[in-house]
Formats: sequence, structure tokens, C-alpha cells
Amino acid sequence: MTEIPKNHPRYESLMTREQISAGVDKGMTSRQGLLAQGRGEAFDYLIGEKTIESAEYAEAVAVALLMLAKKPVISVNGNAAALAPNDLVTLAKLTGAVLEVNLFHRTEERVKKIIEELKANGADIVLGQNAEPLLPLEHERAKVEREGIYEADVIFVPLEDGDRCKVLADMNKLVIAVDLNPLSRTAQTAHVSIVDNLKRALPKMIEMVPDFKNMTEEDLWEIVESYDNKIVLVDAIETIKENLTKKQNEVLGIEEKDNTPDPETVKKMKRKAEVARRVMMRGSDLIME
Ligand code: PTJ
Repeated sequence: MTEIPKNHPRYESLMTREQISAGVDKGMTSRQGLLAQGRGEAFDYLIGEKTIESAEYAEAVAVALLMLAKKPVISVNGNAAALAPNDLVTLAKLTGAVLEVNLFHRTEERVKKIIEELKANGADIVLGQNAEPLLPLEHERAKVEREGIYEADVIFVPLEDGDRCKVLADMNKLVIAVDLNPLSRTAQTAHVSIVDNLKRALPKMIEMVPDFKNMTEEDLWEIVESYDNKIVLVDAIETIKENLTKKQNEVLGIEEKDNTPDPETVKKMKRKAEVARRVMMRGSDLIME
């Protein structure tokens, strides 16, 4: 691993690269995973390399959904295993979700290595080795375990490539995706699209669990039912546009104009107070009236 000085301005980003590259060396992550990481980095840059409010809102809804699920599954690929093995195991334990390895560039060797990594991070059982081609897909992601993804009602899919997400949705499963690209097929198809870096999203979700543990099923359903994924996607795209305009203005030496929204917009953006209180003790102004 390359030694990255802590005071390097791009420390976090470079360390993440090191993690992915170490994942390749360990035989868990595919070489294609390096390219996926690069694409993610580019979108993270555009989003401002921080968790935007709408993503935090989607994370809260995702936690509520995982708590409500009867058979939740967290699907793990080579990139997710390299970036956040410990947090994946913790989230699974806290929400009662089953971990299943599901790969696009599947080899049995990689499945085994990822299972070993998750177990080394505290997982008891990890599915994936007894997968059968049960999903209507022409590629290796079709291979899932009957007891796992095939029978799941809610599936958490970090860093997915789009078509499985659609197939799962078509099978009436609720899909939560983490994808920094709000334009990707995955983000556009999932029921809850978390436009955030997986490395930031997971700790936030883990931190939220205790707040949701004390809620009634009715309250959790209210949170889930009042969620609109389109708002989250639109907000992510809007954030990218704003960041680009800001940069453009900086380059041109144009001063920022006052962006305070007019009172009519403020009124429209006001949240449903009760739901907002429950979901966003951690802040989100995005449930439109
Ligand atoms: O391990 P395998 O064989 O299952 O393969 C996994 C990869 C990721 C290589 C495979 O699923 C793939 O090719 O994915 P894509 O089509 O490149 O899509 C990955 C998506 O994840 C892209 O939209 C990226 O922007 C996004 N992404 C990359 N890194 C992160 C991310 N999103 C959130 N957090 C990240 N750290």
C-alpha cells in the first residue's frame, strides 16, 4: 500500500483508492472494480464529497425499510467488500439482514475470498456460495441463493450495475441502492437511491438505527410511505448543477448572488412537520408538501 500523508489535501479519496487496490490484491475486487471506483470518485467530486441532505434523508428511509423488512438482504460485491466490510457486517447485525455475495464478474474464488473477509469482520453466516441462476438475467448476477436474495423482500445493493436492480424491482422486491451517480440506471430504478459514497453512507445508517429501533411499525411505514425517490434524485442533480455553476463563477470571477429562496419556495419546501420530526432529527427539508 502506498503511504499517504494524513495532511494530503485528497487524503480520504486517495485512501479509498488504496482500499480498492488492496481489494484487488487480496483477490476480492475485480479489476473492473477499479474503473467503477474512478467513476464513483468523479461523481463524488461533483457532489462535493459530502453527504448531502437528501442523501441523509434517503439513508434514514433505507434504515426504516430494513427494520420493517421480513427478509432483508444486503448484497455484497467486490468493491463494497473492499471499502466497508466491517460496516456491512454491523448494519446486517443491527437490522437482522442476511449478507449475500453476488458478483457481476463472478468467480467462485472471489466469492470465497469475500465471504472470508466478511467473516473476519464478524459475520456469522454469509450466503453466496450455493447460488443458482434464479434471476432472469443473462449474466452471472443471475446467480443468487434461494434463501437469500431470491426470497428477500428488501434488498440493499451498494454499487450495483443497473439491470439486476430492475429485475429485482420487477419481482416486487424493494431495492435500496447506494450509487454516487444519480443518472445511473441503478439510481433511476431503485426504490430508495442513496446518492452518497458507500463509505459515508454506512456509518450514518448505523448511527441512525437506535433512533428507529424505538419506533412503532406504523410510524416506520409512515416514513417509508411519504418518501418520494424522485425528490432525492432531483436534489442530487440540482446539487451537481449548483456546484458546477459555483466553480464556473469562481473561474470567471463572478460574485455569488444571494441564493436565499423567496418565501413562496420556502413554503413549498416545508416538510410535513410530524414525519419530518421523526425522520429528520438529523435534518432534511425535502419532503415536499
Ligand atoms: O464485484 P463485482 O464483480 O460484482 O463488480 C462490481 C462492479 C462495481 C465492478 C460492477 O458492479 C460494475 O461494473 O459497476 P458499475 O456499472 O461500474 O457501477 C458502479 C456504480 O457505483 C457507478 O455508478 C459508480 O458511480 C458508483 N460508485 C463507485 N464507487 C462508489 C460508488 N457509489 C457509491 N460509493 C462508492 N464508493
